Amino acid sequence: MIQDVSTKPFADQKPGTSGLRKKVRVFQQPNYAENFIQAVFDVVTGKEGATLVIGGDGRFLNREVIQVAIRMAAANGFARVLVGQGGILSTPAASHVIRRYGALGGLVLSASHNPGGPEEDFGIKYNIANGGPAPEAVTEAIHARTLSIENYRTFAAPDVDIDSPGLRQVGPLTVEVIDPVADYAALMETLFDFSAIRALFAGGFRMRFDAMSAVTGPYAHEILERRLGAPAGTVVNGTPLPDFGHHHPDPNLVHARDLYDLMMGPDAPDFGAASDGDGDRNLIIGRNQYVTPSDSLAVLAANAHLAPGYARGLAGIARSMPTSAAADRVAAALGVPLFETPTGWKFFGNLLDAGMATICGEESAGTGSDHVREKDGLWAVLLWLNILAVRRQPVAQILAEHWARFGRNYYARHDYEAIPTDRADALMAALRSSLPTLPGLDTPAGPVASADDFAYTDPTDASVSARQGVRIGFVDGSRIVFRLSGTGTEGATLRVYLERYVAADGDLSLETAVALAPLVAAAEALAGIAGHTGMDRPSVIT
Ligand code: G16
Repeated sequence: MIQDVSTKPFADQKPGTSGLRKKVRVFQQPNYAENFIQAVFDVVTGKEGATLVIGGDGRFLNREVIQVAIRMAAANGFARVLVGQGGILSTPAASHVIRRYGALGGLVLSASHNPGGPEEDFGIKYNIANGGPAPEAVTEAIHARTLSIENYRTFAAPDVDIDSPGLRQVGPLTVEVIDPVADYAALMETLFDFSAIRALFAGGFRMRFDAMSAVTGPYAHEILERRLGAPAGTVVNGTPLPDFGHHHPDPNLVHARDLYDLMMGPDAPDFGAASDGDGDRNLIIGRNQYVTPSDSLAVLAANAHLAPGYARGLAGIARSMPTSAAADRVAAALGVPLFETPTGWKFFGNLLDAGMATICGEESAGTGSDHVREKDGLWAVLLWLNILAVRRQPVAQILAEHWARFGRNYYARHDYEAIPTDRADALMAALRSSLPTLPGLDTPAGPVASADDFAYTDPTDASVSARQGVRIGFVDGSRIVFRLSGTGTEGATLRVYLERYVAADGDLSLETAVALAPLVAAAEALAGIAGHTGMDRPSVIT
């Protein structure tokens, strides 16, 4: 029986960089999740008879919200829901399932790399029929709807069994519980040379993949250990846990420290990788060689033709604005366009749909391609493995040869976390108002050449996204970008992105911290970070 339940709007349901992310206890308020889901359903047209995909990264609250969403889908006209067994679907797998089964869209339940558990984070994101995150126009409409909502529709029915595959019925709605791994693994087999990678492992190549007790465990066990023959034990922390084992499932040098230490140690395997809470981010470390996400994008783009799925070449490369310009040089060498978008995977969707870009990447540990409309952690790992299987060189050598050809973009991101929001806003406001006065100013990194606030005009639909980050360029080509994170759930996070380019005939083996020291000093001089935040060093450097 369909029920209309009256409700009141919540003032804080504005989606950020990637959906609505809040503390679990915020989501546990009566009607909180229901309001947001109803706002999504009110904005989305074409629900009658349509298919909806529902899945999440298995974090605390995942199963409860899935049941809520199924009942609401039944009352809002959907004919079919596809849900991953156990409520599990990695974000890239959800994107693929939406596309493969012609779904109208999907609800992806995740707060990505943020921690999980009763005191931690939860999130809901809506993806559209192309498999990608809803574009800004849609998220803005959803937000507007949350502010005026008066009731939500649900179907009075008990919880559905989502733990065994098969078909269930909730009133008029058919619920199909699917294997979360099978379709995704089959897609990977079409893109990469699995027999070459199998031969690599058979020859004694050693790898560690850290699934961080998050969603990629089942995917990595199946693909790396079962299909590619990597020895059992290659995948560690391979069981998804609701609290990620009390860890922060963010594959960076701070939160994947064990992997980093192993890879820098005397018994390092050949290749180390990790993925995040929902499986869309990746960390790549060779023996004694960390690969920054920006460099990883550039190396993958330069070598993608070695994998069967990309042998035809690339139509274009896209990167988010704060990502280093390493990929730009590859695009120039390949003679393909390079697109610079705002932070957020949703901005790549139109370029991928239009066939203008094939590979995309972000400094925030995200790389992906036109095979889905999300970034894809295991995809990046498999492309690296395919390249290693063909080139048969250590990661460090591949990187050294890349820099020797293209030059090196020294790069780091400094994050200042949990700043009181008013202080962070004051810092950005002061910086924005100083922009016209900056060109010509002398700083510890030399004179400022340019200063602006990044605005993006989408080349496919001419939509404009303004105020996407303050960019300061220096006379020697170095760059600092300042922006506030759109994914945090506690106060504000200031991100400071630092980049310095050294040409192929320059010094390519500096310590990153040494190479960037003048830019760190310039960032402080230009933005007064310590004065505004009271923090004399970043919380995290990646
Ligand atoms: C999300 C977005 C990414 C973005 C990242 C960081 O990733 O999908 O496009 O780069 O957040 O965003 P911000 O700098 O605003 O915190 P994820 O992995 O959290 O979904």
